[in-house]
Amino acid sequence: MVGHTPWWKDAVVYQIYPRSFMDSNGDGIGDLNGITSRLDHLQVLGIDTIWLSPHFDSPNADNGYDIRDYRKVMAEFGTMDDFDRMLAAITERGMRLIIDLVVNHSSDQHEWFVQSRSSRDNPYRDYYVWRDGVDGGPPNNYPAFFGGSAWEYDAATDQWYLHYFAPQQPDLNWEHEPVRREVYDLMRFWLDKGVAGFRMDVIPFISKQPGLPNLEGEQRARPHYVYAGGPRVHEFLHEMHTEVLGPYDAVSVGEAFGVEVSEIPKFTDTAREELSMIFQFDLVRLGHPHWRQRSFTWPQFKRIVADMDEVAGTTGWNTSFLANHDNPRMVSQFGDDSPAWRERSAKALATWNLTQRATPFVYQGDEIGMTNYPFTDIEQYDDVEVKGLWRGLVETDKVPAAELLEHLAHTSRDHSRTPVQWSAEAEGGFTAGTPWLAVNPNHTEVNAAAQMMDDGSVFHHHRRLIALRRAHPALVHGAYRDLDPEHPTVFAYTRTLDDVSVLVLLHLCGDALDYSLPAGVTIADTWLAEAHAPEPIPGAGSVRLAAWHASIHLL
Ligand code: TEU
Ligand code: CA
Repeated sequence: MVGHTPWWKDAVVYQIYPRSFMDSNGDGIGDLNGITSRLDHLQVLGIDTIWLSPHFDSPNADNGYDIRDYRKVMAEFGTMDDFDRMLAAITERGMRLIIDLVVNHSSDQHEWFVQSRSSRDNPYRDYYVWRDGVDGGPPNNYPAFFGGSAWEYDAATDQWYLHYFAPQQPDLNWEHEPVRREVYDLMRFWLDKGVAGFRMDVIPFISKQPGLPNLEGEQRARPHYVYAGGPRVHEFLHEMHTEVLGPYDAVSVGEAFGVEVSEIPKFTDTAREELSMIFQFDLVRLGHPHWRQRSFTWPQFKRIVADMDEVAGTTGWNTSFLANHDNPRMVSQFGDDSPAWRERSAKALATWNLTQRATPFVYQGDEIGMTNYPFTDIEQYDDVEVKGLWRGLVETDKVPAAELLEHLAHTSRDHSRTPVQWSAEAEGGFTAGTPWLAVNPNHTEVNAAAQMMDDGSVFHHHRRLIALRRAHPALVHGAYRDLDPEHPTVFAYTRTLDDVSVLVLLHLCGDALDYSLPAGVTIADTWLAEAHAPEPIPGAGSVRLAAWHASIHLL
């Protein structure tokens, strides 16, 4: 079909982490009815697609990323009726729902695993990856992301099972064809209900390395690149496309942890019929490749953006995002979350996120500029990853506790998991009870209710950006060109479609600057320059950019 572009290229997606979004019944845990009750907020914002982090039955070793029953709703989140009502309400508003497909691993309480571990000749044995130990130890030296070995010994059958994440998250064996059939069936179950597609958890990890050899040298520091490099991943994804995604015309977003920018087209080149888009992690992890915080420069950031666009922007389609439930808050990581610059830097970052040639993902709370939580003590954290780091680094390797805490205060996944701040009321209006994770004390200043009333808020800036993106196809589909890639703080890029050329000007810095526009650039009109319009300096061909300036112009 000539000229046909799939709907998801024009979509703006909002990620909901259900546990922390909105609690409807006072038990301190967000739930599906809570989501249904807040759809107006998303509609006012202009969101058309929701990605819901896992809502399935789970013992919550990793907040739902350990699924016990793929066809049941987590009891804490509600019932299947609640899900159906939520989906109907989403659909009535003309929005779509993407759910989370977590099939690299299941919960150890999933019936398949209960069977699998029961005996070596159980019909479900090969649903998981079992191996004999070597010299009384694990089969190889793979580390798990949440601490220790990626192998767990199971005395019942005197073998070890593989788990890239927690021991309660055994990896499924995709080499075994019945596993793939089960996955395709459960995908159809949810598609038949009317979901639009899937975000796929660590999907490149599904193909294991033949023979599972030890990690050597450099690989030991970056195991995810080995885990993501199995030889059959593209075969499996193409099969999934043929079996399910294609026939249902479903959208797919692969979480491609461990995938280099140069590898993106292998997943998203439309001719290959695998995935619609992936999340690539070079940008979001620039300031914290792992638990340690690290400094970065804007030219480094811009280089990644340009590379991604060049490598994958034409054969397929990219995503843009600056945060999610596994990373710190957007404004704390990339902006300045001090009261002086919090709002302006959040607006500048939102302007970047919503003007890429990519489908933008907005993580819950970032639309109001929520910040990292002031964690000071290990007891305040909930995350299984933090607990694993504590055991491994502090208890085993004797890294000073203060050193780990200093870094976690910037990098922990829990920063993004504190409840959404709906109002200045107790617990930010998230719950009438006691929240499962503390609400950020700054909810009295940073909250949705206040921002809704304030036309100059981060919320309304997001709303205007989304509306602008919808109104101007150049902002979605236009070619990307970075006009000043080496400037240390200014980001000046164009988005060009046919005869429309749009300039985005960002100043990612807490100081003002007189900036000479790149040669040949003449601003014809200003579409958005809220609260801090660039002041033309007469006759100088330059503009005065305020701290954390953000503006969009027609050239
Ligand atoms: O995340 C895997 C991943 O890519 C990492 O960000 C991971 O969370 C960790 O930070 C590695 O250091 C996915 C989910 O998004 C995450 O919430 C789950 O914990 C994980 O898979 C296991 O399902
Ligand atoms: Ca609840």
